[in-house]
Amino acid sequence: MSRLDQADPEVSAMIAAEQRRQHAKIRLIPSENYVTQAVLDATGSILTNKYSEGYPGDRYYEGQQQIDKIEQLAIDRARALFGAEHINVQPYSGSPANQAVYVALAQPGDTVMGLSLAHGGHLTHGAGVSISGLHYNAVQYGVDVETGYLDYDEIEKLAVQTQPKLIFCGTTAYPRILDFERFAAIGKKVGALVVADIAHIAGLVATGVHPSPVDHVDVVTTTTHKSLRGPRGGMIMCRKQYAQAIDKAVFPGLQGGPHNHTTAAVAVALKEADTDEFRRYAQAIVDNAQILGAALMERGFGVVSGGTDNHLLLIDMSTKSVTGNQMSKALDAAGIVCNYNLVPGDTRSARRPSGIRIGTPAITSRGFGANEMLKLADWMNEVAEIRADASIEQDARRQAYRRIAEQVRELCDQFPAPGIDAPNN
Ligand code: DSN
Repeated sequence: MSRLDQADPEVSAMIAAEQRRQHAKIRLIPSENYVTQAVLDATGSILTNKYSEGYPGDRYYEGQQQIDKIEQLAIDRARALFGAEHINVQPYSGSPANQAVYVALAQPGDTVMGLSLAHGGHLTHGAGVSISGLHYNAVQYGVDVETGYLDYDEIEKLAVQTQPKLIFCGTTAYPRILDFERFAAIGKKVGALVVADIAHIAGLVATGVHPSPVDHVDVVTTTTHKSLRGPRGGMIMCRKQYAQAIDKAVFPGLQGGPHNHTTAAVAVALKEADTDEFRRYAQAIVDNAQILGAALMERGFGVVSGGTDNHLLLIDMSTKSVTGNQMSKALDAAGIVCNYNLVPGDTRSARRPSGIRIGTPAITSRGFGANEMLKLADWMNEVAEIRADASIEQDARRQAYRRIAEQVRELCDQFPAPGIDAPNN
């Protein structure tokens, strides 16, 4: 019996159940992953006990002998991997990292530009419901709804018209390569600073599988827990000239003491990411996504933009006569977990959109390859057909999903996930 079991059986049981879920299901949410046991160990360490407001060598509290070394190590490893001039590893996650950029480099009311949420951006890139849209004059660009690709000429036109102070480039549901050089040129033309939010693709950027924005743009933000496969955290990388403003915005502007257990786990993840094994992993993420995308298209799924260059696929379910919600819920019952999502030009609402979003970072971490992608495409097709067939009774439908979930479980048993002991039951 573990110490947690003894101290709090209720929480312990919930964690154990979540562990079984993560083992037994095919997890396709593109922002999720499985961290290694080493990352889990650092995250769950006694470093959580320490406060350390300030930065290495310049803290407000004593007792930083180890914390300073740990934070500096994380910074040095991030620099080795991404090559940025200045790095701040303290943001609690991606949203605070982006918020710190606004605090450092813009004033409330300034015009800022970002990709709209409905077209694959992020809340913090100027969405009306977020501080970024409420406190700033947010101008939103979109993708070409016919092709699903960003239209850089349109983005440039909008930038010239609106003269933003900041331009965010970065996505949560865009399957194509981002042209950071072009964004940088647009920023230069209109006198805007360009911020690349690489949260989704950080693992691909770190390994050269996606071009890096670091040499082109002014600031790069990221989370550390998606394709980079670290703990839940955030980082900001920037040119030296913005270092002071960024550091001041993170602390004391927005945050108090950094989460040192997270910083240590980020350092561990960055070490793991700087290996040939991780470079092979990053390439396999993209290979798997491309194989899955092609297999789904062959089976009649509406893959937005006709495929992917990265870790994710956006799928318009209307070709299968089901909504995104219907599909995501049916898939969950069948042991396959994704999220419903708007597709470009969607005529449905964000809560009941037409699409689903799927990604391969987590399943690639557990070793899935081409054969498993084909099986997955078959299961997804079966689920879509069952869900769309109005003649199937509710009970029969549930049973059919359960049967697929059992097959999914059998496959998952053959591919233990990092950091998760395969359960005995
Ligand atoms: N929640 C993340 C995602 O799923 O893309 C973005 O922060």
